[in-house]
Amino acid sequence: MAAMQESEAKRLRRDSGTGNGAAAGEGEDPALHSPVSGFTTERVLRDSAREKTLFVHGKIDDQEAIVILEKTPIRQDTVDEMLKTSTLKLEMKNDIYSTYQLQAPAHLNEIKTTVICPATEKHVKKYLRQETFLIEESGDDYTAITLPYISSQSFSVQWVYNILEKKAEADRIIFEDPDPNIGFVLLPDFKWDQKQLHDLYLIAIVHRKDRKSLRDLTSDDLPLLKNIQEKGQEAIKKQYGVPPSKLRVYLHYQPSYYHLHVHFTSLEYDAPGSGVERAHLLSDVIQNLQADSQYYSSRTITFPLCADNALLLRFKEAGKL
Ligand code: M7G
Repeated sequence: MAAMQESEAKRLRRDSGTGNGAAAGEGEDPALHSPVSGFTTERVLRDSAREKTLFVHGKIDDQEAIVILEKTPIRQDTVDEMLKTSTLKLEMKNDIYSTYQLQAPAHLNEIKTTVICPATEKHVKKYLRQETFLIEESGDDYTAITLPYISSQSFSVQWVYNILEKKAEADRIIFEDPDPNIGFVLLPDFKWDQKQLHDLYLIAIVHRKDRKSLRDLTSDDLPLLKNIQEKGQEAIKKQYGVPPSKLRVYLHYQPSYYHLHVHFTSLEYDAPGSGVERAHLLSDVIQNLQADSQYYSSRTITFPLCADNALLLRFKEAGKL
């Protein structure tokens, strides 16, 4: 996959060409309205030289906002054009070695930008770099501590309903099974710019609204889970040419958004949240539920939480940490 074929690159470009699909601004020329031009920076929440990302908190027109900037990977299919059309400034030369600053033309030098506005305090905490702690949550802890917290404080899932009701991102959907019980919508995660397969990232969002997370699953959900696994993998193979053996398919526990969804990421990509402390492989989930219908409602599940996460405070108050 690293050596992406020219035809695949074209398919990605073609397929991602129209997909800006936000609820507000559908059909708008993005160049006419730049929400970030009025952004005033307050503080950097997180940055990573290795990942080439910067998370900034600030304001847009007096509203709290978070802007995420990410330098995107250099694409194999644009290398020739980049080397031919860029300007080069020599930094140093020594024997057979030389280094330069290359200034690429604007269209080959994009920065993926995500804007969250208005952002809540919870969004700020989500992106702030913080110390993390592992929590061990028993089935009883879930009922007594986590469930009341989720009901009162979790992130809005309006964006999920917008997708399911085709009010946003409708043009980005790559597959849908409309069945109200076992159906789902499969579309690119907003972390993926769809320019290359290396960091392929899609999410399958279930149509039913009564499953918050892994904890709610029983053997009754096996048809739903198997459907997502089979049809999701099939659709990704058909659309992107990526076979199931190259996909990591998993659920997060805890998720950020409590409406059941499944992550599909490229095996080559070290996706954020794909570590053992948060990701549960869908194939393991299916097998565990086949062995024990109450597996996820009863067992202790371990997950990481950031230092000032409100749920972590609740576990502390209950003397569980
Ligand atoms: P999660 O496991 O609930 O939480 O996954 P996480 O964000 O901490 O991983 C939700 C997934 O949905 C993440 O991979 C997000 O990047 C993705 N996502 C979040 N939002 C708000 C959107 C959105 O508006 N559109 C799309 N396509 N993906 C989103």
